[in-house]
Amino acid sequence: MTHYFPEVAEPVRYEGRDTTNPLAFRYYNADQIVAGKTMRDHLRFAICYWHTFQYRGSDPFGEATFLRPWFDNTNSLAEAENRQDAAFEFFQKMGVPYYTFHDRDIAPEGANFGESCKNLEHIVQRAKRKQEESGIKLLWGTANLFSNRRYTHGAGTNPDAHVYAYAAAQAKHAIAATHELGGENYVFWGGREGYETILNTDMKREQENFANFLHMAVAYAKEIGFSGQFLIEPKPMEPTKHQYDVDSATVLNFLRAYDLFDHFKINHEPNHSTLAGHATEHDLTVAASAGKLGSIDANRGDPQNGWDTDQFPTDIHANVMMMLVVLKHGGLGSGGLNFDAKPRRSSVDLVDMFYAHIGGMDSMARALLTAQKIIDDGILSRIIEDRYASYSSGIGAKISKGESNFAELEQYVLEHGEPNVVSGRQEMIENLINSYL
Ligand code: XLS
Ligand code: CA
Ligand code: CA
Repeated sequence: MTHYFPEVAEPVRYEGRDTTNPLAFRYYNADQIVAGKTMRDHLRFAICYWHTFQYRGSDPFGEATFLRPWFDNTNSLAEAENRQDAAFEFFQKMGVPYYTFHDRDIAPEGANFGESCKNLEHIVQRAKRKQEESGIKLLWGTANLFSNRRYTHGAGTNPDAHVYAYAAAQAKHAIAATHELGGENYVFWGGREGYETILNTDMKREQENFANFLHMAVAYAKEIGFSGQFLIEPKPMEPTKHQYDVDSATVLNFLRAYDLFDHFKINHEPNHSTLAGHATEHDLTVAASAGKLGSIDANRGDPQNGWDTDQFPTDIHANVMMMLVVLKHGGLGSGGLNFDAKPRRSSVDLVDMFYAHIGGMDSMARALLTAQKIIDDGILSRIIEDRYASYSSGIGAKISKGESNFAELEQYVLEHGEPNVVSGRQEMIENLINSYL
């Protein structure tokens, strides 16, 4: 068997924070117990197929820069098998428990739909064997309903019922493949579920059609006994100018409006919050507060760029803000931290794939440790508790329970006069968080 990564002969190991080995973990110690759980179980890392094994470093101005040995430019099943061998070698060497894919990342489209399904089934059977041999599991699968030109006007929101049917048929097989591989979740990301101009768009009909698409998916999952969690991944734009799944709040409202709320959670991606003009901890908190935090595509965007840069999540402060929300709300459940991230196109070597993932894993592990320490010390929760203390008794408790009314509150003001304005202590709290980094 070919070895695609001879330069990294052994799996990457934890060597502690003082190591000088750039191919070792400084913080990610999979078996270390943090608040009663191993780091492995807290973080549930996954490596994605699309950036890591399909992206070749091209951009709108330049050709491929990554000359990966598993590409032979045939887009054949044989090439897909080589890519799969490389992927599983990499997963094992990185020591991650999970991976993720789109159907078309793992197997090529054929000359017609039937052939595409056969290609997928072939690769899925091979993946099944590889998962068994390696112990690597599938965090989630999804269908690529945006790359092929047939989807230029969308998939589940397409104005043409024929394209809609094609997308449904493709999703059916992607869900079946995910089920076959024991996937713990299945993701819907609507890259082209949106529109370019309202002049040619019936928005209400498109959204209703999309809701029906998701209802059909729920029914199909039930039919085949797929019990993994369905996830929707918000993103406001790119590739489509207006995407329907703008952010967590928009998605939750859509799910409620179309009677889908019980069947879906959110797959959050920090980079997409950046594009939506939100802090990632905002979207995460919106999802988590509704009990809908499903999984995270761990990456970061660039506030200077208006596009999806999918960089590795190496900003420790940002990661701590993220892990504080995750820990506060009881962890990731069946979700995980999936590196939906790619090295820059100038990081041309295979070894750069290792550095990139080591950096992402280490900074998320460090953020986990830091966030847990902040939580254990209890200062932040005491600050929040104190800030809302007036709702624990008296008139505040009545408001909280929904037992007051405008007349009673007016009477309260007449009796108590002007309220004191209390400092929010933002700078002090920010300094406090920094003192943990
Ligand atoms: C693109 C999305 C996509 C989804 C899966 O911006 O992040 O990769 O995660 O379809
Ligand atoms: Ca993503
Ligand atoms: Ca992205």
